[in-house]
Amino acid sequence: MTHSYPEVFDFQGFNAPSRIECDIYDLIVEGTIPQEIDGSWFRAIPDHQFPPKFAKDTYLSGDGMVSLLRIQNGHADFKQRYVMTERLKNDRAARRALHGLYRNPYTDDPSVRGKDRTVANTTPVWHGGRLLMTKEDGLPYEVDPQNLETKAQFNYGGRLKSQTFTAHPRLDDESGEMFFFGYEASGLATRDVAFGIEDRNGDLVHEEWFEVPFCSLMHDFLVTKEHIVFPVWPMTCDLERLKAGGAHWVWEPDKGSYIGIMPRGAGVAHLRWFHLEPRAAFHYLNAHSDGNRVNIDFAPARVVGFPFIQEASGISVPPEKMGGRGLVRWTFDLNRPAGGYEEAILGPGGDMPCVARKDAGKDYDIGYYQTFMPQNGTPHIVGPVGPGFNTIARIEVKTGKLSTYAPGPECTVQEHVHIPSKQAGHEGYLLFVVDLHDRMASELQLLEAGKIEDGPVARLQMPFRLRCQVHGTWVPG
Ligand code: V55
Ligand code: FE
Repeated sequence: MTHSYPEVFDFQGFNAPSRIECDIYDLIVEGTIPQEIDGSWFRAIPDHQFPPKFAKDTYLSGDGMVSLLRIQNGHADFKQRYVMTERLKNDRAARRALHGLYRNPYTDDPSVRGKDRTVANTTPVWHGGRLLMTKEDGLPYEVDPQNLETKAQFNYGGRLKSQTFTAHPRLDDESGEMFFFGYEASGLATRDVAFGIEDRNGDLVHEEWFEVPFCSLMHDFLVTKEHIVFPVWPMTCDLERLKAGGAHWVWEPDKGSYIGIMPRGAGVAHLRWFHLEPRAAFHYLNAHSDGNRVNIDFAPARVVGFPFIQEASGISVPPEKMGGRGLVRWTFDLNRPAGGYEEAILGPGGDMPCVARKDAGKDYDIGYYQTFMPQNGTPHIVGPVGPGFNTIARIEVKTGKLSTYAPGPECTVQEHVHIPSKQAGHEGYLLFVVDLHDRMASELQLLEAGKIEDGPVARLQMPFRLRCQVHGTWVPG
């Protein structure tokens, strides 16, 4: 390597690239991993193989790394590998970054023009007997779930027409279906969105396209037992700006937001759009339908949080001024011709929300997410947004009852995964990486999901600092 990583927060301190591919047999455990836990935890980590072509790059462009924690009989083994994307292969052949700005191929080296440039760095998805490493700007890569070797880019053998595939598909364990979408489905800055369904055998059984009001960063969506919901926030893309070497996303609040809702099984011709004030959100805790009333639970902000998008938009709003009202429930009534929605506040704001898989898309009570509480420690920079979360929260949404766990004043937490229990009446476990900022090190912690305030039942030591992941997934057995 002839040059180093730029002096911006995405690449310095705890965010310094790690680039470690490894196998660690039998992690050292303090406490006890319950015998009933048997499965694999896959995590996706952006980890730039090379210093970026331009200093103003974002964490979100890091080459995808996949890690596997295999837990069985109270023991845990760890493995981590790069996803061997076409982009990483081309960069390695040149021993430097040939690819330019986040999702702007017009800034790439001419030698890679027209070649695939997705980084497969956002979510490992397990369904239909396949492990896919996803990134919303392209097609996923299939990875071997045992040895993490990259197989090939995946599009159902050419049957999927969309050029993109979300990092947030939604699973319905009862029907066995996986619902997904892809935005910019026909190319950069297009308004085409593909909506697809994979059945329980892994076959593509549905693909239908529609147009969104404007091209927007549609990171996640919602599926209830009866409805599909597509939120569209005013983070917009423009082809001329890309051609001029500009940013993929800017914040354009004047456009307002749109929420598209259609009955499950009815087809995209039945999408109804609700137009509302500008808000920004990336993830949703859960949603459920109550007849024609559709409830979505999440923590919207008044402005986009990613510093690289704020900068491209000529604004600079610190996290404490982003002005969300917290974790809320929005209720849309499809019987109400005037549109609009009702809002109820459920709890403090945050992100990285999840529910037990059995509760997905249904009326439910328990959610888990992450938040920052000043009384639990000082802010530490980690990941793509800046200051990381220091607190895990468990909320009972019907009553607002909140429990929290914070690992310590110099700690931040990466996304937890929920592990179901086989015992009747047991809420399962939460497993997550803790960033130890005072030691520039990492450990894993395991909580009982029903008693997070009691602290970890097991802590797994890591012999090196883990770079901040995006999302993870638990695969039983
Ligand atoms: C997000 C993450 C991405 C991305 C766009 O969390 C949005 C939101 C890890 O990559 O490319
Ligand atoms: Fe996400």
